[in-house]
Amino acid sequence: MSLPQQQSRDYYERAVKVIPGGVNSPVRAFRAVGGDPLFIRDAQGAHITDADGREYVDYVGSWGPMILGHRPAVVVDALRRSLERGTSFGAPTDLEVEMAELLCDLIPSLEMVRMVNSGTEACMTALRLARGATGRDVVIKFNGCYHGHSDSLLVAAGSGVATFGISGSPGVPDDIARCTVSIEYNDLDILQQTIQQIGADKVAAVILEPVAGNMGLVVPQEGYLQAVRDLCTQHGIVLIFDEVMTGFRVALGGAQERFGITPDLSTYSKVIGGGLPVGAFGGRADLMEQLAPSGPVYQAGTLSGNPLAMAAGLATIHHLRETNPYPRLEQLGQRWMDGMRRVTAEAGVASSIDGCGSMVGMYFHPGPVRNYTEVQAADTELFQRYFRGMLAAGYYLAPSAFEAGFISVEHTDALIDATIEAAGQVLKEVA
Ligand code: HOZ
Repeated sequence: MSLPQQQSRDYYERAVKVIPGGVNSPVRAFRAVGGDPLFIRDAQGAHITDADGREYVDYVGSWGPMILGHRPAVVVDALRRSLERGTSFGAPTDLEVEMAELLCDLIPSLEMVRMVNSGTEACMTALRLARGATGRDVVIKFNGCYHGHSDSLLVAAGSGVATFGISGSPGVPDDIARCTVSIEYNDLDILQQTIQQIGADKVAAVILEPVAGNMGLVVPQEGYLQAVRDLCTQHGIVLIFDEVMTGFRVALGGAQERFGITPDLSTYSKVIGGGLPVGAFGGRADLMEQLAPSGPVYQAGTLSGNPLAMAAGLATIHHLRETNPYPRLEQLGQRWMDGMRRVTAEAGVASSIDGCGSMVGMYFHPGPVRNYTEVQAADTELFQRYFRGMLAAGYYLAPSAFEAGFISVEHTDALIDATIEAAGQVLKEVA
């Protein structure tokens, strides 16, 4: 199958000489699906256009931020206005206060927040804060959950670590990795036993994705999140919800609103930056007050609370609050799932399809898929062929079997239906 990707190939040839692997983040490489990455020229609404001028329906959405689609007018206008004031001051601005007030207003568990520049920073600092506040060292995470690339959190991680089968990263000292214990998701018994084995008085935090979106899409089992909450409360362990993907995505108040759970700390990125580089973490005031300069736990950032990022994020969140697209996004996600179930069955392909609002996922696996062990049993070779067929048909999916898909308010019923029909055709050819 030959694709008209000459321009992308030319850029890639130049890129590999000066950028490791030719990409600035491993998940962008097409190594798990074959071929070279597309270089993107521009995007609008639900579509992106590559450097050769070919248009695709986009289900990556910049890995989650673009819930309003690409280049939404409210965000572009807010950025234009903000540009007139300057791009960075390294000093507080009104926009940061407005953002903090808005986040605390919309998410009841947030009594205070601090802005950073990425989800990695948010999760890394939430851990430091939990450790600093409890005086304990051990952190429990879950296999296949990804919380950015800080040393403590790369153990048994999802996303690129799962995609490329990296078992642990050279450069992370054993002494640091030893303080992270990673266990199976969606299994309360294992969590209970692990806390007992380690000793509850040594566990600073439990961190999880309330809907796991970095090993494909794995939803929490009924009652699981509440049981994790109760266990953490019982043992004085700080419960951290990584809402980098789910925040303002699966509901305005994120997964904690959707499932009715109150974590101690939460981390954010993606949607709250409206497409600009942003992260945030927040939660109980007694914990947050431990941060410098109020307290001794240190965290800092030259560009933290950057005015352009705040402007884009505020415009996005205000728009989400005013227009409430969540019921509509829910319908679109359901339409995608129903259709995909139908066409995979028609093509005779074993599949496990799930979703949470506008986050969706499909494994070539008979299901159920509840944890990373089951995720790893999915047919990745079929995924490769499916991915390449969909790309050729004009659909841009994450180039990995272990990533969630994202639907935006710009995806219409007609686009979803066309995607389903294309998927059915492709599966009939490649399965
Ligand atoms: N959470 C994103 C993918 N699962 C991060 C994107 C990246 O690593 O580039």
